[in-house]
Amino acid sequence: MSDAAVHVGSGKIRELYALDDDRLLLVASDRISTFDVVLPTEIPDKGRVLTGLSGFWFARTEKLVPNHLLALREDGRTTECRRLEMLPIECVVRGYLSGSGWKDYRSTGSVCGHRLPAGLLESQRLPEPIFTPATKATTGHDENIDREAAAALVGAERFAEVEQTALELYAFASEHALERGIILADTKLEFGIDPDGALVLGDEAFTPDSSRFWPADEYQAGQAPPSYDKQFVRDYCESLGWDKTYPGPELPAEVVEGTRARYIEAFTTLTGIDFDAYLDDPAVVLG
Ligand code: PZK
Repeated sequence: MSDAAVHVGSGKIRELYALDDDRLLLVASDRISTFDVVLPTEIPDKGRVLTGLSGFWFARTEKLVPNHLLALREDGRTTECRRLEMLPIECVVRGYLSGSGWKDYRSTGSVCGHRLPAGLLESQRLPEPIFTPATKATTGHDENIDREAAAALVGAERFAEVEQTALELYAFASEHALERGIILADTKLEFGIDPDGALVLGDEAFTPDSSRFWPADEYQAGQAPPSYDKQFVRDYCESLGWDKTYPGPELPAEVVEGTRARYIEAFTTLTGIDFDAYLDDPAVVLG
């Protein structure tokens, strides 16, 4: 990293640095969270897998919408990106009923103002994907909001544009993933506005940290599917009887290795690219 980069933000898993007025560095660590707690043990190469996957999706969706990616650095975990004015909403698309979508449906029959058919089961595929925006919580959980509330935050015209764009991106990525045996149950996208006023896709895209990945061959409506990437971690944590509050447990070597293998498998399955080729030259995912 350039010595001039100034730290401007921290997420649970990633760090953000300013290179200059127009450019940022997004650095993905190997940290992992489960049940909303970051664990003390890292998963080697997890940050590289997620950075490479995002780069892959950015390159393949740029005809749908421009994105913030400028370059992937040689370390494989750093994305140079355009600095945008980020929209104050999380742009969630759901193709399946899970997480807060399932909770909201169970209590109200609707998700973010989308009235859904009666009798849907947990994890069931929706008749069609829905755009379910949320506020960006600075602490705690994002809050689902309806289209009127989201339009009030970004403007009606911009709302229509992000909804349409997010649905198109989800359709593209979920079809690509399903052809390779991975269900992309839902995803969280973040958009910004460039100096010309154009909508630009930012953040990370269609990674296991921003989306629910489920193995298609184990999918069954009516039960919570195993997580493609984190199931070993969850099973181990459940076996300890940990109360899911900070601090989380250290992970044993076999859980680390199994989880690392799942991340790399997701990378290879989705990109068709050998992970060692990515480590040699991260730009391979941009081809
Ligand atoms: C931006 N975040 C989230 C917080 C992280 C990431 N292209 C951009 N331009 C301006 N701002 C952002 C982006 C992007 N992406 C992203 N906050 C601001 C975030 C903390 C750590 F790694």
